[in-house]
Amino acid sequence: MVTNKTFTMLKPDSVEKGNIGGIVEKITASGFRIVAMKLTQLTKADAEAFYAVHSERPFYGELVTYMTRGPIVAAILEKENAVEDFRTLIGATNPAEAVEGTIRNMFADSISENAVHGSDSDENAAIEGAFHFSGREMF
Ligand code: 3AN
Repeated sequence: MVTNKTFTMLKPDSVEKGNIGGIVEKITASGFRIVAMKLTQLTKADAEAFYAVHSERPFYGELVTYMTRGPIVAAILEKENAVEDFRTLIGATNPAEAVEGTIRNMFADSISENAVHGSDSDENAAIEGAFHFSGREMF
């Protein structure tokens, strides 16, 4: 089922560098409507579960430390074809390969600290959004 919704996190590096406003501006200017948004922080257990698919990878420990070291902005976004269009807007996982004008090209420093998360499927968007927001926080 296509929900036209996706889930994003502005990761700790984005918050630390004062890039919340710049990234949110880019997101809304690209036609996404904010359904839900908050500043929050992942626990170690949250991050381990969120990135369980990478648990055998050499960067897993570093990834969990990074994602839990400070607050993030969690948000649900709505737009036609949201998951795919948001992945296009954020750019490649490695910012060195991200197309000019994409969020990772503009705001990310490295593959390990790459500024934003975007859900990779409608199913995961729904799971990730429901993890962070109750029904009354979605508009
Ligand atoms: P994406 O975030 O583009 O969906 P994934 O799901 O492959 O990419 O990776 C999740 C996160 O793991 C990335 N956002 C990045 O922070 C980290 N990561 C992925 N690949 C590497 C790597 N080769 N070295 C270090 N960190 C990585």
